[in-house]
Amino acid sequence: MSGAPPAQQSAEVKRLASDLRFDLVGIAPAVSPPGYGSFLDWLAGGNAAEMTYMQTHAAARQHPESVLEGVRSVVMVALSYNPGEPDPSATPRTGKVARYARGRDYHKVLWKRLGRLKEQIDAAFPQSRSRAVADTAPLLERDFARLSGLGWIAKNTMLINRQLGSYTVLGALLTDLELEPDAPHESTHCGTCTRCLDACPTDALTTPGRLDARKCISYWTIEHRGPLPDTAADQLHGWLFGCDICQEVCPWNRKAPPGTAPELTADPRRVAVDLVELLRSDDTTIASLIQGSAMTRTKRIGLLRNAASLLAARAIADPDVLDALAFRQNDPDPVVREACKKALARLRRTS
Ligand code: B12
Ligand code: SF4
Repeated sequence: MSGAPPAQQSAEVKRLASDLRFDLVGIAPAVSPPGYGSFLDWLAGGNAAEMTYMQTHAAARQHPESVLEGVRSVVMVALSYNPGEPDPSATPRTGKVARYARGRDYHKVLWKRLGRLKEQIDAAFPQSRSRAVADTAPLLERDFARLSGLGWIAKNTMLINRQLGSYTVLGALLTDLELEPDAPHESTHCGTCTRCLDACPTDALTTPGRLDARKCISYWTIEHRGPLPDTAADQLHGWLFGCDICQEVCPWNRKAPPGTAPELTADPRRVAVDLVELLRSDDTTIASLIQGSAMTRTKRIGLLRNAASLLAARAIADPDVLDALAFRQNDPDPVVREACKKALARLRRTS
């Protein structure tokens, strides 16, 4: 296959990717992403909050060459994790987990499939070099997904595909093969709809297509290390890990079919977590809840901190809640201890 015309090589790469059951595959040229300037503005405005890794690797996002030397094409893939059924109603004792984190860790799922794709491309095109990435490399993935025709970047900043909606995760295989690119998705299909902006309870979507992480529940519950400031702790709106509000209200997710990747199917323990039970759980139980899932990102510390904050914000001084918080106030970690002490003080004031 080496030396075949770009169109033929592209068809072969896409066939291999489809055999690996990616839901979407598209090819973009390895260019400087059109959103790079907008990304720099976003950073300059402080919108990355304390995600210093976004700042540190900012320049590397200017061109995929910094991820793979000699790269000519970016093969973008997507997998849907749409559960296809409504969530159970939340109770004052439960904390919600964002849908993308309910199954196996999507990084591992994507890396595994992309790794196989790389092996097959290496075999079909022995002179080529490629590298698989998902989330951890300095690549503006949504920009490349749009460039490869997978969808448009919506007002909630999500990449939306007309058929699959936005409950998708993205990965990329960078290659030095000269592949024929797909047409970029130039149009947007949000129209006059502003449901995501209106529904965001913390006004984190400051303008269409721009998210201020300093206000975003997803940022606070997943990415932020250390104690939560009171303003954030009071505004978690029932989310223990992540936040899906700006996707739940999106009309494009209403008709989207359920995802078919078995690895991303929700583990029932990770849909709505009983916060009192979580606070009372031993380390082994907590580890088994988060192990192998994207929830490992916060570790037990972040999860327990979020749980204590959620219970305090609900202002229900149920004896079970008070007991669980009192038990956890002796946690070896100071962040957890502080969150529990604050929660207890607040609940005792309200009871
Ligand atoms: C940092 C990060 C976050 C941060 C910041 C999110 C953000 N909107 O920037 C936080 C922690 C808040 C976050 C939250 C979530 N994330 Co996140 N995150 C990332 C990460 C690592 C980098 C994103 C980034 O570069 N942000 C900076 C901004 C400026 O870039 P951008 O949003 O991609 O914006 C581009 C375009 O919007 C365009 N643009 C910007 N402004 C404008 C304006 C106009 C008018 C136009 C036309 C274009 C445009 O240019 C930008 C630069 O290319 C990516 C993985 C990756 N390497 O790309 C995952 C990623 C974006 N996250 C993902 C997911 C699943 C989530 C959550 C749904 C998780 C959850 N349920 O809690 C939420 C969604 C929140 C939301 N509405 O975005 C997926 C999104 C998949 C998809 N279908 O879009 C990604 C791609 C990870 C993956 N590999 O699948 N995330
Ligand atoms: S993830 Fe939640 S808090 Fe963040 S922008 Fe969307 S609705 Fe707002």
